[in-house]
Amino acid sequence: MENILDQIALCIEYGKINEAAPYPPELKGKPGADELTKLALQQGLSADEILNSGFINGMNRVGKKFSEHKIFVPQMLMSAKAMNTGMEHLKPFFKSGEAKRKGVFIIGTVAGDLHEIGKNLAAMMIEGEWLGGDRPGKDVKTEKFAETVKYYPGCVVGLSALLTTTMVNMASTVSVLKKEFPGIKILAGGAPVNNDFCLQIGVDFMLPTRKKQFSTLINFLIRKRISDDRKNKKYRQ
Ligand code: B12
Repeated sequence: MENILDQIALCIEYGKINEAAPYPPELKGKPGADELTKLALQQGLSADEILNSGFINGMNRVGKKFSEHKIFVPQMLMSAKAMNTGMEHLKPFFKSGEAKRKGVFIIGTVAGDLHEIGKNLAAMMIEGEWLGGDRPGKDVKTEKFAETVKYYPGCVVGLSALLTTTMVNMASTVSVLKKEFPGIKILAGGAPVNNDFCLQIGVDFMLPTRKKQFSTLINFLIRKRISDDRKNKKYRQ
């Protein structure tokens, strides 16, 4: 009998959403990501374990199969749906941090890019831990980011890109936002985004490794807030 995290990874890999879902036929009548995630939490597994060893493990297999042409977009969509369904049960755990809003973090996937799971996850962590979030969504054009920043002066912006082809749009969004809003802090994330690229396009912060990423990110945001408060003379110099 496989352990429950393997079973969850399998549901993500094959896009098995819940017990009632007829797809995939070989898992018909079996529990899906929905039931198994609930069960794993009841068994005392942490949201982090479920996310990393269940969801992300499954998604990595999906990515590998897709790049080897063993599956296609419809299968990836089913996997995304299964992961989103399971994620609903983890949300309260990621959001259980300090509730007070200390600033606004806005996050979106750049123009042309429809991947939203990673940025939703980042938004959830950040909203729970430190800042209030506002999400312009996916496939967000530069003008939409600029409009949102105008609405929330002093906000921190997070940009996500999952495709090497949309990374260029990240570069143009950063360039416009930096010009229109001097001093704005921009974070970037997404599998193909690396440190060299961030330095090259003028991003202020990127996440080094998956493991420590969110605590590092939150420290960055806290430092930014303290420096803003200093500027506003809330601290003695
Ligand atoms: C699910 C998926 C899809 C789904 C997305 C559904 C959705 N609602 O999001 C669908 C089916 C729509 C899709 C479509 C496509 N996809 Co796709 N997709 C994936 C897949 C399997 C998983 C992505 C994912 O959600 N991962 C899980 C999350 C949690 O991880 P993550 O996104 O990396 O996020 C983490 C960090 O990066 C970080 N993070 C992310 N963003 C940000 C932002 C900030 C500010 C911060 C701080 C952190 C942060 O936080 C997260 C937590 O760890 C990947 C393969 C893979 N394993 O990554 C391919 C993959 C990304 N897709 C790929 C491709 C090619 C496509 C298509 C072009 C396919 C096609 N021919 O149509 C289209 C493009 C559509 C478009 N215009 O965007 C390629 C990209 C190759 C490349 N390097 O360019 C991949 C790598 C698959 C592959 N191996 O070839 N895809």
